[in-house]
Amino acid sequence: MTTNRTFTMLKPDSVEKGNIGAILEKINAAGFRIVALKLTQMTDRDAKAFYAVHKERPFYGELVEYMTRGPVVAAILEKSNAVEDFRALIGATNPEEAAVGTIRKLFATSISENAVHGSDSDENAAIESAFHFSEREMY
Ligand code: 3AN
Repeated sequence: MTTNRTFTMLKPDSVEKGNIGAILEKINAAGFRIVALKLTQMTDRDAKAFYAVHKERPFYGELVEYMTRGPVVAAILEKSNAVEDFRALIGATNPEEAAVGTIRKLFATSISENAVHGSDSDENAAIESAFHFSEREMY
């Protein structure tokens, strides 16, 4: 089943580099409507829970440190085929492998600091959205 919503975070490196506006512009230009939006900083506990699926991976500690070192922009985005289309817009996890014109190709520096998050399934989009936003923050 395809829902119309996905969840994204502009990660700490994007915020630090002043790329919030440029990335949101790309997201809007690709036809996504912003349903919810906030600047927020994840605690160590938040990031560990958010990335629990990667707990056994060698980069887990580094990932948690990176995602908590500064604020992120969390957002819920709406569009037909949102999850898949947003994954296409951001490009491959490793920016070196990301297609030309994708957000990661344009704004990411490495596989560990890759500028943006995009949900990988409808189920995770719903879980991740609820992690950051209450119903009354969704418009
Ligand atoms: P994606 O963000 O493309 O869905 P995942 O879910 O495999 O990729 O990885 C989640 C996050 O973990 C990535 N966005 C990246 O920050 C980090 N990461 C993934 N693979 C590596 C790796 N090999 N080395 C370091 N960090 C990684």
